[in-house]
Amino acid sequence: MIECVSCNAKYDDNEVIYNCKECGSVLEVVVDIDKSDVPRETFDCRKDVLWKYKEFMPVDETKIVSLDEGGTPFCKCNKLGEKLGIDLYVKVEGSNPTGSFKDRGMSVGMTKAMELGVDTVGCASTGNTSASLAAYAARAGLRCVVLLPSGKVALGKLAQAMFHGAEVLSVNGNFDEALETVTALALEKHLYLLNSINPYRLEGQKSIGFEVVHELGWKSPDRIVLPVGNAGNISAIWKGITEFHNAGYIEDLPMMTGIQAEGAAPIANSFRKNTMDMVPVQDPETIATAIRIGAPVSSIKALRAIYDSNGYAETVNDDEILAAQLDLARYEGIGVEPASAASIAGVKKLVEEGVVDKGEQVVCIVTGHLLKDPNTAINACTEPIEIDADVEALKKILLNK
Ligand code: AN7
Repeated sequence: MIECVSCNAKYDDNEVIYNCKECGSVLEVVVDIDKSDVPRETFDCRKDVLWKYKEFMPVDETKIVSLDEGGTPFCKCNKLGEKLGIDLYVKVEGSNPTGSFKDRGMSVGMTKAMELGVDTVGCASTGNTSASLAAYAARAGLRCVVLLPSGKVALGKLAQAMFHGAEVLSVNGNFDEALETVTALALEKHLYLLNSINPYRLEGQKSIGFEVVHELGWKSPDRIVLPVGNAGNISAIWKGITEFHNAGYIEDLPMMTGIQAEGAAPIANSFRKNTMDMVPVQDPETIATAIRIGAPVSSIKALRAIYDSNGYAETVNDDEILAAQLDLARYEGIGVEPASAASIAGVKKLVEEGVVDKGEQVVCIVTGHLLKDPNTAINACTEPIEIDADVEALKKILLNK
């Protein structure tokens, strides 16, 4: 069953619907499972991928479209953790098949598309959604149309969308405008929309929450911190953790903490005013192009997650993002794209502000791989030194250091 998160209107699972017909709000798929029906040991000896939690995925198991997404690395980061005075873990979502967390949502969303029997799928994207959709559409054998904000998509993501055979349209406008356009097209039934306004996308992404508490030995961390753009992921992770809590698998809940770029921070602005109202940012701007989003469609779900979990929202500037990206790469060997590093930058700021307590167990979700945005990575480094293939020349340089 699909339910409106605002007025609780109910819709059939097989209705193609993105917003509530009664009130216009966002929808979610209702999943209600108890440990007496599915004991948590069920998941222990299955292959470590998203579908090991298949009981919680409300789609037709015989139609699964998968690239073995999920089961991503969960790395304890002692060096950065000690610097910050916290117990820090990083969930490395860049290790998914196309290099971002979107693959989780796309696997379940594409499975739903197969169930519905659609022939064309589409999305607007700051990059990663389009890369993922293109790959999963190829695997499913469906036509794929993606709308990208012109000139604002990192190179790796653009390469993926094109190479997997999506019809790539470069929109003169930002992500929010592209999403509005493609949503209108979807409402006229020209394509099945696989942005996170589609509640089945979030069903896949909630598995990040499942994996985190499972890996901690059926315990919730004190806090989960992640970058927020269109606000689907924070909503999804909270939904997943709440489902595991309701099932009786875990006793505690984490403080959901969303980090936005200073130039694209409508959710953090709402949090500062302690309101559920979200005022869109008209011209969002940040070097973290993945989260260059001014009007997040899941703002209601995200703000509820933050308030209900006693969580927090904060902003970081581009310099803080780039510094955190470098820290993670140099201290821990984990390469992430700028948007992902917002989580680390955010934790640092929240420790300094006294919001995050010393010794807290914090899990940062780093959402996309370093190679997604090679230009930003290269620009952060000095160029390699050119030498002849000559031992003496090489020694001169190395022994000089
Ligand atoms: C690396 O690809 O919106 O708050 O169109 O690529 O769930 O939107 C990407 C978002 C964080 C924000 N980190 O997640 C898209 C798109 C990375 C991302 C986010 C995105 P949401």
